[in-house]
Amino acid sequence: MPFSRISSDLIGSENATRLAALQEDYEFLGRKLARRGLSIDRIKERVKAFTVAIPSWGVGAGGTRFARFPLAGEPRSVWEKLEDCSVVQDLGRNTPCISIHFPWDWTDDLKGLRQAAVQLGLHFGPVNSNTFQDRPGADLSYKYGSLTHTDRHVQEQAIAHNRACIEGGVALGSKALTVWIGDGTNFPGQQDFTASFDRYLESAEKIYAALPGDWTLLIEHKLYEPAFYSTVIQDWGTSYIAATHLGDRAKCLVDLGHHAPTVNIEMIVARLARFGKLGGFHFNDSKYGDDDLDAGSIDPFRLFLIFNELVEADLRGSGVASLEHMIDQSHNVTDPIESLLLSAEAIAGAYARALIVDRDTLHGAQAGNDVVMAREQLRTAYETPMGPVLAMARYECGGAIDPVAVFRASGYREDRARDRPAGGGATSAGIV
Ligand code: AFD
Ligand code: MN
Ligand code: MN
Repeated sequence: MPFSRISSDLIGSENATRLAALQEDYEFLGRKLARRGLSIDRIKERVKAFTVAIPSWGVGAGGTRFARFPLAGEPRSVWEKLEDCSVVQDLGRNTPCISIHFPWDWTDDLKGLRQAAVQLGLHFGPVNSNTFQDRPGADLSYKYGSLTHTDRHVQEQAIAHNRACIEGGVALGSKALTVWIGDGTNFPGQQDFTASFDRYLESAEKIYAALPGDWTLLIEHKLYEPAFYSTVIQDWGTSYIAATHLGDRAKCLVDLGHHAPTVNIEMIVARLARFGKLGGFHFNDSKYGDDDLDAGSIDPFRLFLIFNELVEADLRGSGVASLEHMIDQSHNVTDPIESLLLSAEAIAGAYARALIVDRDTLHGAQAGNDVVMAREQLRTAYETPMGPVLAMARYECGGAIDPVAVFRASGYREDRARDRPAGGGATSAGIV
């Protein structure tokens, strides 16, 4: 059976069985919020306006350093990735944007790809470059680094790839380039910390110079891995230095998994937002390292605290409304479409909870050092079940009240398992 979108009839009939209960829950929650002086409808409208991009690699099966287990029916090309992304969007209605990855998603027909996306109600967000792997047949290797390589020719090859990503992104209608490099060292003494960062700045300047005027360069930091002793862009401080060095259109991207386990990420968010250098997120969750688990699955409170800082920053006029919100996950043991649906819901839910924090009481308590009252404001908002707001927003936008249930009822994965025979594999390395 060739690809066809989840039928609106199926969504409609599945919704019909759940609508009465949703209306009841929504009204109940509405009364509860009204007692706190909040309009549930206004919160719902803000939730409707919130979107998060799907990484093209997220619809394929991921992997670990040890193995990659293929998924029946996984997409074999960027065209099939678009199909899966459209399923997520049709059911969840808050993921109309795809963050693409070159060279994994390269096609000579970018114009056609853009048209195909438009037909599916999708568009392209930030483009991700990849200089952490060698391309088959490439002249030079990134084994010892890319943008920071000691050999100028390797550096130039990596810069040229980023320029090609910008060109490809222009053809797709993207407005940002996300650069994450794996450059670093495994042993003390292997490289000169200062010289390698200087080489990074030199390379990044050339990439920045190639950016169209309305584009943003997003610099993604990561503590370690694949380099295990030192990483060139290892933390938000280094990312901030680089972004500041480059100019106004260079910003920092915070991938939640790219920090040591106890790092206070919400505070990093506050700092970057305050100085106009927060550019966006890669949402995921983790317990130990860059686990790339589903957003909100391990530490949903942290996700809420991050959105709490974003709402605070918005009130200060930091312009965080224009942030690039993206998911960056590796789905090894779940159906990627189900994980993405639930992750997008968890992210929007964290935002919805942050919106209902009683800011006046919180700020008053902070000013008066009323510690208990201050933390109670956050706890009260966090413990308010916002599911009915999210479901009603989805329903009113034409999506599914229960997206995972409709996805399972549609038989989409079984159909794809038939028409996308195993063995083709995903176009990514799998280990993302
Ligand atoms: C790797 C990195 C990083 C990046 C992604 C896509 O850890 O998260 O965003 O590849 O390039 O997972
Ligand atoms: Mn990332
Ligand atoms: Mn990562």
